[in-house]
Amino acid sequence: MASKDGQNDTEVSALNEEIQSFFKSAPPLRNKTEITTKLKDFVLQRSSNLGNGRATRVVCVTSGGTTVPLEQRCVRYIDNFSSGHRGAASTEYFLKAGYAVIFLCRRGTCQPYCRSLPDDPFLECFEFTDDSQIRVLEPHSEAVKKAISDHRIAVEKGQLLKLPFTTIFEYLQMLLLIAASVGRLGQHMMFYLAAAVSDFYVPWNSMAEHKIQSGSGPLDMRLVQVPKMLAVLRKEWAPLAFCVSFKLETDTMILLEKASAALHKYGMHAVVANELLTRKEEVVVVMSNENVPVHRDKTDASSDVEDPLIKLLVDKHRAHIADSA
Ligand code: PAZ
Repeated sequence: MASKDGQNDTEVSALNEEIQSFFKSAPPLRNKTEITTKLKDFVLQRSSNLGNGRATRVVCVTSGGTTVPLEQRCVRYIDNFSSGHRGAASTEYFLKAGYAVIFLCRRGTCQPYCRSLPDDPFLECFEFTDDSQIRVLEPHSEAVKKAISDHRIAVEKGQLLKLPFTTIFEYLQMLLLIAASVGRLGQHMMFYLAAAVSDFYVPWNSMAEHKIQSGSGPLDMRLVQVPKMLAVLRKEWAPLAFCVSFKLETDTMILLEKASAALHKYGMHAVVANELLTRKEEVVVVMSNENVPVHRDKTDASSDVEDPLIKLLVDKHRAHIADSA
């Protein structure tokens, strides 16, 4: 029998089975209790105003690529391209728009407020003063002061919660924990899924324990498909939330078609379509009733495409909240 989103019952139950088997075989999160407590406190603080119409809107920004380990004691892994710039920049604009942000990011990728810091080797940005204190060299000092102060304000006001992941196993388990923790925020919650998530993985129980030896000829390894969790996130884990996913392609001829297919298949509210080489200049927001191209302001060298993008999505989220009310 076909359901309203086009997936039939057999497909839905096959997907649920794949998801269960993914989570069952995944190595358990080492810091699950700590993450759960942090999320609980964060959401409690944010939801204290629910009901009086002044609830803080919360967004979960995912950022960076997930890795697929090839060995349990991992020496080698497959990685997904993403510098984390999109997620970090977007987080800054969401905070500016008054959102609280759960920043689910790949360890070691670009962090909010660090984009303006100098590219020079880190230690070359400092010097000793006459009394052996350390000072930031003049051309960088304003940028460093601003980054430290903006970051500190966001963290101290409890507006920014950073949760780092590395592997696909950690990422999906953490996304599930987040969705399970934000239920009470209902339509005030947004998921902004900019992370580059692996499509294939080696199941933990069929993975070599030790470093794979190179002496035994070509490597023959079977990767299975990562279950598509977007539809489940949207329909079961967080059915009231506003969901935005991303579609990256290198062939512009298929980009919009693929983004539109994802919009319908996974029931997203919007899919941000971007092409690898131009992703910092322009994106297209694909929605059920319109496609909106969004460009960086080319007259301003310091402008980002994330600035108008987040403004547009904040407006769409506001309309989603009003509609749900
Ligand atoms: O992290 P970054 O700024 O280098 O790149 C951002 C991006 C291209 C990873 C992101 O915009 C995106 O499209 N993420 C989803 C990728 C995908 O289709 O799986």
